[in-house]
Amino acid sequence: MQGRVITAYGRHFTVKLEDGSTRQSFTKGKKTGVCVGDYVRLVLQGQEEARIEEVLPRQNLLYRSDEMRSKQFAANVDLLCIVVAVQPTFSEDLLSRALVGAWSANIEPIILLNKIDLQQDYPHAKARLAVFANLGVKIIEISTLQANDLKQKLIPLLSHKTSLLLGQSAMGKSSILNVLVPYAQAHTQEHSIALGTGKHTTTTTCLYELPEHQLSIIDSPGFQSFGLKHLSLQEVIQGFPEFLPYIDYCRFYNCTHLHEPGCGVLQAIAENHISPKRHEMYERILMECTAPEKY
Ligand SMILES: Nc1nc2c(ncn2[C@@H]2O[C@H](COP(=O)(O)OP(=O)(O)OP(=O)(O)O)[C@@H](O)[C@H]2O)c(=O)[nH]1
Ligand SMILES: [Mg+2]
Ligand SMILES: [Zn+2]
Repeated sequence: MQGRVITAYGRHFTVKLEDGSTRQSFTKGKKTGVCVGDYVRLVLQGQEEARIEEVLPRQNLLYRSDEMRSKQFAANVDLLCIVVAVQPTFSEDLLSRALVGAWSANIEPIILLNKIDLQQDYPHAKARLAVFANLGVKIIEISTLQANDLKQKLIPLLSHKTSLLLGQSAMGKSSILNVLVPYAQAHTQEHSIALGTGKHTTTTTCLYELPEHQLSIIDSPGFQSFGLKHLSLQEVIQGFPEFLPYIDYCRFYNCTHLHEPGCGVLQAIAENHISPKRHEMYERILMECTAPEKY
């Protein structure tokens, strides 16, 4: 029997089977590492439960890691939707990190600029995204208050795919989910204010399906950090696609593009082809990575 993990609470998982029914599932012993989006092989136990025997090979896995711990976001993701909003202000640093995470895991990223109905602050938010637009990242402007327009823009992009909504708290991830998948009825911040449950509204990652468009979409809790300590030098470089055309000009085949003489990337910065801000970000991420003494 096979299925797909749609939620995870510690060692308890909800798995959706091929016939559309769901099972509360668990892993044998202390085995963990199962995450939302995983396809698993399981053995049914009674009418409602199942035991996960094996995680089937993953197409990819998006995760973050820092000194303290690493955390899996989701597996088998075709499209990473990084959600930012006109208000509250989003962090460019976190946005850049999410992009690096996606590119290094071979996941296509797009940016959703939400709450464009907040007209006063809209130009400023748009201007802050220009550097990302210049990288060739698709930016889709939406408002959950304009549901039809949102669906027209997003459904063609999300059909036949598994997409992950990722972003800081209060950017509107669950509100977007609710427009796309009405049965989800995910709690949004308005509910948490009403219930007095605080700032982070969504507390668990959860996958929803819209069968008529063969669309799977994963809502996740707002993130406040996106450590990339697990990446190798090559993977970090993969996260800065605008460096690629210039790397061919580096004098040394193992150039780290930090301080080497004859570095094509540093040359491109000097000639204004690469943003110095992006290079600073590259340097910061590299310094966090495993074995910084190498550089
Ligand atoms: N004006 C406006 N408000 C919006 C829009 N989308 C969402 N909101 C509001 O923004 C607040 C946060 O929305 P949520 O959907 O809960 O945000 P979230 O990203 O899921 O937040 P976490 O679950 O904490 O990560 C809520 O009060 C929403 O009603 C929009 O397009 N325009
Ligand atoms: Mg939410
Ligand atoms: Zn170089």
